[in-house]
Amino acid sequence: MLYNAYSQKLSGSSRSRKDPVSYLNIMVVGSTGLGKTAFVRTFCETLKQDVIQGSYRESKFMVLNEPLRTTRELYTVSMHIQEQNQRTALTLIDTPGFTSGSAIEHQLKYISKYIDYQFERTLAEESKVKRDAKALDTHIHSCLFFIDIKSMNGLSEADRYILKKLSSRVNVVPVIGKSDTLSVAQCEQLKAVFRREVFDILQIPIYGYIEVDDEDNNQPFPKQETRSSNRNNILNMLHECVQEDRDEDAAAMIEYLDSMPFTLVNYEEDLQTGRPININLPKFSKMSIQDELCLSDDISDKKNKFIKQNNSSVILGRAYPWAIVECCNPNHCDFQKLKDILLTGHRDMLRIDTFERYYEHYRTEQLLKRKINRAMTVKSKQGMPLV
Ligand SMILES: Nc1nc2c(ncn2[C@@H]2O[C@H](COP(=O)(O)OP(=O)(O)OP(=O)(O)O)[C@@H](O)[C@H]2O)c(=O)[nH]1
Ligand SMILES: [Mg+2]
Repeated sequence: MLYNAYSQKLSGSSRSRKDPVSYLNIMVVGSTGLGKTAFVRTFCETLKQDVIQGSYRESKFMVLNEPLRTTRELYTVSMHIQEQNQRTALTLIDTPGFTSGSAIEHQLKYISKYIDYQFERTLAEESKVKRDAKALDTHIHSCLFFIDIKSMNGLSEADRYILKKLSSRVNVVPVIGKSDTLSVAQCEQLKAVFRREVFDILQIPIYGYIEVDDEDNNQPFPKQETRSSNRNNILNMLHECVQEDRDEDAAAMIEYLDSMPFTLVNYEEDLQTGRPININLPKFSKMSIQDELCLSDDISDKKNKFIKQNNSSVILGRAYPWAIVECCNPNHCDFQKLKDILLTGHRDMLRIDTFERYYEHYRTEQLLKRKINRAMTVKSKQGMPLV
């Protein structure tokens, strides 16, 4: 196993034996206008069938039922969902988009504080003599980072900065929003450029990045051009784990790394209500038959499952004069793959990683800070120099 079996600690004492529920909190961040709010709406819409009755909550009344406009303040939507015999208490956290200049620093601080505050809650709970058996896990387990795709040649200066900062406190999962506006070749190029920049050049520890020793790199001064790709080293290591130990977590990580960053398409909203537009069924059927012909069996199965699950002609997508782009069609974008990864394939790994890596780091830092503060107070009381 790549990850320790930590789930008992993580699964939270609020669950009963009969009805195990795992908390999963997903935050969306990125520059303004990239489709974060539309993603939250699309994600919720695709989950409608799985939401357990009476479990839906939102921090701002009717927030998803109004016309889509720029997000001014952070809000959350929560629900309990049942997927593949797993029950998840899911919370989506939508944040205002980053603008530009000095505002970014301020916005980033706000988001960082929000993430830290969730850790602080756990630390405070842990420090109590009598702990609350029903304490919720409010940690941010995954942060979907919407890459600014203005440049095809690499990350913007702002995105590099934000990615580095966020990766130090949360599992960052990168996504490419509005991928219907990109050609297949452009999507591939963006993915390749992002992977090279983040894994090999900047070495930002986003989710999936692991430090792997490369034998060639053990020389004192490895030449840049002879270094093998970090991402390839990680993939090789994971493939070895799969071959030698049939490690399921490693296999899931390979699947994740193969697609990351995930291309997304959100539903086209009615401008008055913000609800999904009606996608014309005859057009859709025509597209589907054509699509089926070029889909692999596996993809085709998934697609049929999607249609059955939704059990209706309502298709979430965007209509163009030349085609209909479907949010959940794996041939059109990675939305469904990302959804599966978050809710099933990687759900527990994300939770474990958050607890073991990010919470533990926060905890150690805070306890050290408190120790130093206490020592300073004692010294100042005794009239000793503070250095
Ligand atoms: N073509 C296309 N347009 C999209 C997509 N998703 C959202 N949009 C459009 O992009 C615009 C901005 O979408 P939002 O979801 O409000 O973007 P946001 O990232 O939440 O923006 P802020 O709240 O300002 O940070 C809207 O006009 C949406 O209709 C998509 O997948 N494809
Ligand atoms: Mg928004």
